[in-house]
Amino acid sequence: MTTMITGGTVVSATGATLADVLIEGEKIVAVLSPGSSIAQAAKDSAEVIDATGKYVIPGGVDVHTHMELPTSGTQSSDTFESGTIAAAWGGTTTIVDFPTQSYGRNVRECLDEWHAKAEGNCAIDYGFHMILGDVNDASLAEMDNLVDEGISSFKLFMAYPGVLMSDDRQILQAMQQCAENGALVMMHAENGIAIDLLAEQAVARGETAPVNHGLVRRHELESEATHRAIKLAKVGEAPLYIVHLSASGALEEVARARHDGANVFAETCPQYLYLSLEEHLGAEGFEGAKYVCSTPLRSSHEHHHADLWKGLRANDLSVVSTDHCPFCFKDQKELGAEDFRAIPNGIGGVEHRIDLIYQGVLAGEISLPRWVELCATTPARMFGMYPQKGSISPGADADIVLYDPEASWTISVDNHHMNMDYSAYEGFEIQGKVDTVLSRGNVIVSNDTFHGASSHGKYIKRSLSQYLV
Ligand code: DUC
Ligand code: ZN
Ligand code: ZN
Repeated sequence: MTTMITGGTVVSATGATLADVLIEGEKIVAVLSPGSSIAQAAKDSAEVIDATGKYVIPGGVDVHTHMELPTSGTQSSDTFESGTIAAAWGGTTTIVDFPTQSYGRNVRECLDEWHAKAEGNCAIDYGFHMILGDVNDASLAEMDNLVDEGISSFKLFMAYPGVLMSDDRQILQAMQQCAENGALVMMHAENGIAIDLLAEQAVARGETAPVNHGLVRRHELESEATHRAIKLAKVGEAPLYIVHLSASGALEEVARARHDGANVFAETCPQYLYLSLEEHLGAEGFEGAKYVCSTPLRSSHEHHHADLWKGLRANDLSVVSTDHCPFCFKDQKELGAEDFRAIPNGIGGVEHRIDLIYQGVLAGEISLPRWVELCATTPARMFGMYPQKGSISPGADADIVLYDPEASWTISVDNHHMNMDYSAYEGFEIQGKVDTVLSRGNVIVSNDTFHGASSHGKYIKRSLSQYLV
């Protein structure tokens, strides 16, 4: 089938221009000058999607999600099906999720479980990173096989001792392995040993409310771990990607390393740009549990939000992901009613990243092309999916979003599609709206209706990062 998107403003990571996009089957075959004789001829034999007044952008690439993640005696509340449908509604057409090896388990077994959960159940395309919760000789050997299978990045934890944490020896070993096989090390950079001590002491004092989750996970402990990870990566001669960076101090560490020329990168997430320790995590009663995530929300009395936006402009933060890890308030967040340490860690947001970051364009924090670069193009390049994903160019997958800058609406649990009984962004007024979404040439969202199928999404065998120097 031939489809042509006409009359829109095509926005890429480098600029915006009026152009028509010609699609043949699943692929983009041409980006044409509107009114040209070629465009006119193509239009006559194509199904036309009118994008007049809309931005035409590459489908969003969210490289940090946790669907069906078993944790804290429960599991994240979106299945691959519900989570990828919600992503599609929000203009994201690719996710990269995290198969998780927990301590004592075999990497291959855990990966197989994730493939079984995702295969045939995704509305959009998906790839995997692998979480290594037990770095040992067998896991190290398996890493090379995974790279061959398209899992070209590995997440390690400096937090959660006894559960997922790797010590410095294990981190260095995994980094050395990545230096050999070309994979990217992703790091959860928080000093878990110090955090667990502070958490124990807080609970012993009777400080059990959700806000204590943020108070004990001090920003100094994120900077310290970020610094250590950067130095270990230097010694291990491996590239490093810091996940869910939340604080000014950690950003300074990344910026310093980058300015020294290191292959060090970082992502942040909308919750760290818009939500705060006082207003959200510190909300009345047990409400703050809705905002328990790690790294935690930071204080609005400091300058984390402004610094993170600056980091996004300066490219010390290269990607915006969501760390989508949703839980319902009822029966899930409530598991920690007596002790903040038992509250499942995570916020759902896969549906709202494109909209929330677009508000940064309107506020003058980032440019229109930077929005596309942060939400689609760089994540695709960083994780070896470019130009198949993250690009409107001939040969790319026809994953395309028509975004209406004139529409306005309000985020609410009543209109979202994620499997959560609350929204972390309830009441946020949004200017701009996802209008139409194509995944590999198929219109999966239009006219406020989901037309996709949960068997449509395909596993993406990723290459090595295309972002490293
Ligand atoms: N880290 C994540 O990336 N997601 C959920 C919880 C965590 O610690
Ligand atoms: Zn993490
Ligand atoms: Zn995560």
